[in-house]
Amino acid sequence: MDQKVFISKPIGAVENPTKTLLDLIYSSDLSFLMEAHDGLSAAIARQAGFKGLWASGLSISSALGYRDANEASWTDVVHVVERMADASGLPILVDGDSGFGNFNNARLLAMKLLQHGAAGVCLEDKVFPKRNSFVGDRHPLVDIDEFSGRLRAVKDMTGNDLVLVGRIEALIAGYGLDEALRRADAYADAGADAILIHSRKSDANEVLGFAKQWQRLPIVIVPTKYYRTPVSAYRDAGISTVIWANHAMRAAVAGMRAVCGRIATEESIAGIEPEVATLDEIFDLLGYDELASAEDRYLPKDK
Ligand code: SPV
Ligand code: MG
Repeated sequence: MDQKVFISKPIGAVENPTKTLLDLIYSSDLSFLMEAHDGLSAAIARQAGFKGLWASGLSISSALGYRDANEASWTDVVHVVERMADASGLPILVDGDSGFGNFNNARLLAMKLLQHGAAGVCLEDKVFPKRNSFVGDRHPLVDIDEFSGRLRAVKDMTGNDLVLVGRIEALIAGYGLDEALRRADAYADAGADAILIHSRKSDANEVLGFAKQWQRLPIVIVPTKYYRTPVSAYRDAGISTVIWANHAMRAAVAGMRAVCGRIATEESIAGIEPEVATLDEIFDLLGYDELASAEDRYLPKDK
């Protein structure tokens, strides 16, 4: 493992994030990507042992105070992903929404993500601006051929340097399995490395049904709504990768809300002190020890 020195922390970065992500997605066992939405959450996910990250559009938008409706710009996303890559050293699959426009915007996004440390991009077949898949029932899909062109443009621009995941929103939009399968074939033909099939049902039947009928490429799933299904069901179905898509952000909301509420009520920070991370934990997580040793090396001794 390459010992890369980052500005924020000297951490063992994976040598080839794109290959590492592709290996995770293509490995014979089930893989997991953990959501992160900034440098801190990315570092925490690494500390927890995750081998790859999901740069969630929902979580990044939320952390920025935007709605998950393409209110955050593509440059906002690129900047966040860069911090995540530097702070974690992990391969990152970036939620590229529907590509922020047509094929041209999509390939520009992909190239910029690659230049700023992403390992892969996931594009969904919705019109721009998209809206989070769990909000309302209006989820217009983009035409199959047009979206296939978007995927081809990204592949032509980034080749094997960036993993490309084609995300099917047909089930979210209320179409059936046949439409999802048709789209999966088209996106595989267009050069996707994997397919993400999304569902908003509270059980996994839709995605398991899809996996039973379609095996051309590795399948990625996001069990946010069907969270009760044990991962053994995904292993049995030959699914490649599970994304835990928003739980660091939601944990942060719950934690911050509880602490802010108590400080406001108690007019004191004494009560919550044992319940929040210590400052030393933060210093350790983000590599302050390296800063001290670098100062010894680079600052004049008598200053
Ligand atoms: C995200 O994490 O932003 C996703 C997954 O795209 S979902 O919120 O389920 O649409
Ligand atoms: Mg998203």
